[in-house]
Amino acid sequence: MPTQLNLPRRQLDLSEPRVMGILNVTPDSFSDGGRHTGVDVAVAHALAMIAAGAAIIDVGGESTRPGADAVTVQQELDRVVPVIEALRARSDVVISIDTTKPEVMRAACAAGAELINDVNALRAPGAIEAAVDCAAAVCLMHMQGEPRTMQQAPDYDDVVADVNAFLTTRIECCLEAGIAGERLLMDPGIGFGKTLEHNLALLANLDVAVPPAYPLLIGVSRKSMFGALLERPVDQRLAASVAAAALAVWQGAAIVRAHDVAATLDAVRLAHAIKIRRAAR
Ligand code: YH5
Repeated sequence: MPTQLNLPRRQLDLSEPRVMGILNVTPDSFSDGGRHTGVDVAVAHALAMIAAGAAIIDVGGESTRPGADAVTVQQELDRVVPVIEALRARSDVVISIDTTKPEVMRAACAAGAELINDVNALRAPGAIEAAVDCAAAVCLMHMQGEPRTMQQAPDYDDVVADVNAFLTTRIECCLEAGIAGERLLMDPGIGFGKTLEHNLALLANLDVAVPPAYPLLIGVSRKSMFGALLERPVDQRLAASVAAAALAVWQGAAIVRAHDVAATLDAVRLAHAIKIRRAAR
């Protein structure tokens, strides 16, 4: 497995697990009652996650939660571009743009983003071309269906094999378009068109679900699967989230996407410290 990810003007070292801090810049997460602007609040939260050890900040202005409403290009640009510009001015952290829209990919990269995190795996018209032109790294994530309806009836013959086949096809499209393999990250898309059983099968078989020649990114933080398995509301999913992050790193995950950066970093550093001491036998 490669231990570097190529970014436009530098590399991200993946010889140790990294935490990607989640920065939602949707209106519900934007306001603190009016004393600060949304940009100030968002940048302060990003800086706090960086202080807690985040190597990447994932900026998202389009809610991809199950059932969420669609957002226009202009709304999304208005949300994310000022935040990326302000964060880039204050930190050299790797900034990731969480979007499916090519116009947003281009504007975000011009503002300082270096990684495109697309839950649609560059399937939108123009998205591959945008990623080629940006020279950004790309996370290819598996999703069955589309966010609004994907949890209505997830269905697979073999979820582990299907995810592998999908990611393999998307890798081929990217390589053919001129995106170097050294720029690609893989993600099985926990919770995206999947039942609890599907999510558990993927988390138990990450080495088979994901083409092994590429670094693996996993996103489990606070997700509904913990509600389904453990009957925990969203504000009581920290322990399960960090445990799942550790189990993913144990299986080789390079990057974990998380809301709770300090706790997640402790868990993945521990998992990695034990993993590298495992005897070959
Ligand atoms: C991911 O896995 N996930 S957005 C529902 C929740 C909690 C959290 C309350 N973007 C991923 O985080 N990008 C999202 O229930 C992502 N991988 C990548 N690459 C969904 C999310 C969430 C949804």
